[in-house]
Amino acid sequence: MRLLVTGGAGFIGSNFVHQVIRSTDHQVAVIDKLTYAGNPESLADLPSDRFQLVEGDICDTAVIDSLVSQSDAVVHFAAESHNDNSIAEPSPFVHTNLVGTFRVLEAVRRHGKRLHHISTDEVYGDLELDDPAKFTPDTPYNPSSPYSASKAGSDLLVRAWVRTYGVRATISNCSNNYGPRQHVEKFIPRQITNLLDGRRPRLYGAGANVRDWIHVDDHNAAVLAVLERGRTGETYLIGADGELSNRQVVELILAEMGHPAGDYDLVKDRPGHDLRYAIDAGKLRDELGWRPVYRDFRDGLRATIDWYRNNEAWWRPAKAAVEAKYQANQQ
Ligand code: NAD
Ligand code: TDX
Repeated sequence: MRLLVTGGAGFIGSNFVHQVIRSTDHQVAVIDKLTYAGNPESLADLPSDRFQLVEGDICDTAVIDSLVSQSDAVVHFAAESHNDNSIAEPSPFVHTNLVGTFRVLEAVRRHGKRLHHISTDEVYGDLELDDPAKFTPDTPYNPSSPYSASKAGSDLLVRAWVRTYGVRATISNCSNNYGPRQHVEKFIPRQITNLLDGRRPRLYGAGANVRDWIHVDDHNAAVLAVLERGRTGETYLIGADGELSNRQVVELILAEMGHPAGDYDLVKDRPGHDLRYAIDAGKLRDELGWRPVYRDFRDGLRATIDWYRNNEAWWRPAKAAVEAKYQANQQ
């Protein structure tokens, strides 16, 4: 199969490409705009007879149309992905996440190609901290931030193209990913690289917000399962029962890196900060037989810390600018 992967130079997309090259015999073409979040180094050392990187914008009709026409299926990761950025400047989120997804949909419609659309659990809004409920495919959409609203809109475009035009698409909504090659603006890499730089971790608000962590390789194995065996028009929720408060995560990072438990700062909270996310992945498990490999968050976290220790050349160029931006915002 010839796969077109949008946003393949980003965190999850690049790990997906590595997994596909490792575990299948598919050909892979990546289209990536190489924004601040895209790093071609994440795709270094891939075999040139099976892999190709095209620098381009998914909003560019001619480019996306030509690449889609040459592929059998499209896995659509490309997005503006950081909530804090969306609060500071929502415009690129509306453009890439909504207009970009529209262009991808039109291209797969024109050429009759299979599409898998990557989305987030944030489209469902948030849950109370003491609520035993989890998100299911039937939970109503209720996004909070410009980022999650733009992702919710992109999901609804995909659903409409399935129903109205018969586009062969599936959607997955995953919880918070962690692992190698994640940008240092995101929570876990920010805290690890702060400690490597002799700075203290920063927790928004009281650090009580809960996220449902999944290793990026487990997310991507589920994406492959949906791509290969998922039913057209269906939505699959991806999660690995990894609920932890942000404070718990920071305490685990501190312990793994040999620092005292209270060695962090509480900083200004994110406006509209979602309290808790939690995924019920029953449909994915029951229908497709998917199971996470990383069952112990501590093991995955340790491997992730090692990756940042051993790959400073990858993250160093982005670190100072990210911290300057956070500092200007008292975060
Ligand atoms: P990321 O920011 O690390 O990567 C996004 C990639 O898309 C970058 O390489 C960037 O250059 C590229 N891109 C941005 N705009 C583009 C455009 N107009 N044209 C082409 N390429 C463009 O993001 P990520 O964390 O890897 O997330 C990937 C996808 O997974 C997103 O759709 C996101 O909503 C979704 N998701 C992320 C998480 C998470 O925890 N990170 C969880 C669930 C879902
Ligand atoms: O320095 C920080 N301190 C802090 O307490 C940062 C950067 C974040 N946080 C908090 C905010 C969140 O409660 O940590 C939690 C995780 O923050 P992010 O890494 O920004 O992730 P989140 O906002 O939860 O969104 C992520 O998961 C869903 C991804 O960035 C999205 O792309 C995905 O859709």
